Amino acid sequence: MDGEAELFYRQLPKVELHAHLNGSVSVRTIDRLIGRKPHLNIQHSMTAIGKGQRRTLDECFQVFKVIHQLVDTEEDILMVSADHVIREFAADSVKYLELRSTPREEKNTGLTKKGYIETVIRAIQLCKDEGLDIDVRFLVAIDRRNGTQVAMETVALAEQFLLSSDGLVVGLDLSGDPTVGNGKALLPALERAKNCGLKMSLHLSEVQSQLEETDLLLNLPPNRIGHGTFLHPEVGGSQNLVDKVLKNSIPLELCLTSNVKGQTVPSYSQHHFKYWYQLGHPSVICTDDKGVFSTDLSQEYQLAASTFGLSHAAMWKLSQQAIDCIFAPETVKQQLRQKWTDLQPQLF
Ligand code: 6MZ
Repeated sequence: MDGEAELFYRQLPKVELHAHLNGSVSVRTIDRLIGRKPHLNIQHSMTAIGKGQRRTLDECFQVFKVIHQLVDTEEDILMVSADHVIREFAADSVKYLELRSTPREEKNTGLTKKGYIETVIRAIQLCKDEGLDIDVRFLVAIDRRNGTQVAMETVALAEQFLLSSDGLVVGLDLSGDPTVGNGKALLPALERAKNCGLKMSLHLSEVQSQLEETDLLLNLPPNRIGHGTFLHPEVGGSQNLVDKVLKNSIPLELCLTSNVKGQTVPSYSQHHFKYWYQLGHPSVICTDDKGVFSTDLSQEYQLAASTFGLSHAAMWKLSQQAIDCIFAPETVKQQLRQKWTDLQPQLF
C-alpha cells in the first residue's frame, strides 16, 4: 500500500458506528485470552480471517461462538474492552466510537446480563477517566436468534441503563445470524425500545432472503441501518425499500471487508457503498468486526478510496459527515465538529 495514503488514513479523525465488541478483539488480545484459558484448546487461527481468506457467513458466526468461550467473565470483558478494543480504536484516530455487544449470562462464571453491561460501562468510564482521546458510547445488542422474550428483556435492560448510565448507553442494536430468527416476532420489543427513547440501529437485508422482514422493520423506522446489502433492486431488493430509506434519510453503516470476507458481496468493487455514495445518501464506513476480519477503520477508509477512486478531500468529508449520524446528543456533535476543524490543517 502507498505509505503516504496509509499515513493520511491513519491520521484522519474517524467515527466508528458499527463495531461488535467481541468481533473487534484483535489476534494479540485473543492470544492473551488463550494464555489465560489453555484448557479450551483454542488457536487464534480459529478466531480471525486473514488477508485474502474468505468464509461463509455461517462460518463467521461459528467464530463468534469460539470468542464467547474465551470472554466469559467480567474480568475478561473489562480487559478486552478497556485495555484493548477501545485503546486500539483510539490509536487508529477514532474520536467517537459506538460499541455494541450482546449481554450474556454465563452460568459457569456467574456472569449476568446486567453485570455484563455494567462492566462495559466501567471500561468506557476507565478510558474516559484516563483522558483517552475518544468518546465511547454503548449500544445494547439483541441477538435475533434468541426470540421475542429475550428481546423484550434486553430492551428492558437497555431502558434501565439509558436512564442510569450518564448518557453512555444510547441505543439498541439488532444483530445476529441473519438466516436465523424472525424479525416480525421482534417488532413489539423494537417498538417498545423506540417509545422509551432508545436509538436503534438494525441489521437489515444483510442476506437476500430478508426482503419482507426489512420492509416491515423499515416502517419503525430505525435510526440507522447495518449493512443493507440487498436493499437496492440491482441485487434483488426493490425500489420500494430504497425509497423508504431515502424518505426517512436513514444512514447506512457499511462494512466493506466484512461483507467481502463473509461473502455476501462478491468483491470490493461490487460493494453497495458505490450505490449509496452516488445517491449522496448518508453512508458511514465501519469495521463491523475488526478482529475477526483482520482490519481496522483506517484500512476500510483507504480501501473505499482506492476502490472507488475517491480523493483525500472526499474521504475527509465522509468522515466528517459521519458525525451527523451518531446517537449521542447535539452537544457532542458540536464538540466533534470542532475537533475536525482543529485537526484539518494537520492533514491538508
Ligand atoms: C450480524 C453480527 C455480525 O455481541 O458478543 N455480529 N451480526 N451480522 C454480522 N456480520 C458479520 N457480526 C457480529 O459480538 C459478537 C456478536 O455480534 C453479532 C453476532 O450476534 C455475534 O455473536 P458481541 O460483542
